[in-house]
Amino acid sequence: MIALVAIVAVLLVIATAVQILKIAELRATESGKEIYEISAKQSKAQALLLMVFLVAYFGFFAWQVWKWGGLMLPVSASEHGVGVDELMNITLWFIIPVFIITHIFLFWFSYKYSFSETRKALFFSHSNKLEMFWTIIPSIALTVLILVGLSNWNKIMTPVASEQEHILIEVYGQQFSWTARYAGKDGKLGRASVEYIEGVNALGIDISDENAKDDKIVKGEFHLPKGVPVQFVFRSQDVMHSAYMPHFRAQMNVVPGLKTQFNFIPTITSEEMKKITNNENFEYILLCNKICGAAHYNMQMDIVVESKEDFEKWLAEQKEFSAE
Ligand SMILES: [Cu+2]
Repeated sequence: MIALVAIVAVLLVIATAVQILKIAELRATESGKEIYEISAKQSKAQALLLMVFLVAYFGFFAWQVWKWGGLMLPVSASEHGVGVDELMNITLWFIIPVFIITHIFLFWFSYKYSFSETRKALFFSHSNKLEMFWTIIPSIALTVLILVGLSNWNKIMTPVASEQEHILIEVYGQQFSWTARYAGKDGKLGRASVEYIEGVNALGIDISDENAKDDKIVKGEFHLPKGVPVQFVFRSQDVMHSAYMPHFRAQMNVVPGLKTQFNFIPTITSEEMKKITNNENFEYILLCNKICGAAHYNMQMDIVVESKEDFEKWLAEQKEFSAE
């Protein structure tokens, strides 16, 4: 199949080159004239080539979907992610038919209305009907998409209310690693700022702040409890990073000098996801999704989602900041 597509592509390139050469030839012989006429026969040949291209183009599109479709993300592992996927699907249901229909028209019309000696082109300078048609329909489609998107956005971006049970985690980005800091028993993260960065205190935590004493700092991987809202706060030490947790449909810029936030409720444990994806080695990941320097690709951290009990056991084993 790949070979076939490659052959078709090469043939099309050759055919295009031949046509371009012909045009160049015409230019050379007809120099001085303003209009370069091509014969009806040549015009028909080009129109036919456009039709061939249309078929090859859709064939290539279908092949891509078939070949790479399996690389799509598995079901969303967070509550709000279901809404994000829905939005994505609605968008695709809009744009794929439009993509197919408009391209059929584009190439079919080039074929149907290729040069003919017996036909005269119709000229009109303006049509209110047409203007209305291509203004109103896209406006309606975009309004629907934006309204669904906005309602999802508002749900996602509202921070977890402080009185509601939740886990508070700070995700700290630096060139080129992530660090997670849990708020500890008091549910509060200790103050942190660049001016406190010193030696091993890479996160710049204010050691005189009482709230910081029970904070827990973890590297390499961090854990999340299933079914409990997780409030993330993001900070960066140096440049802009982007915390991307694809399986939870979560992404947020991590900006130096500015705290950003995101929250979600994990709904599927790592073990459950291994079964869903039929992949023994499946791991949730946190990635940097902003090219932030030479070792950007190295900025990743595993995420383990487990039951609330297992999570609490794991968290209890992590050292408190004051013990370090
Ligand atoms: Cu980065």
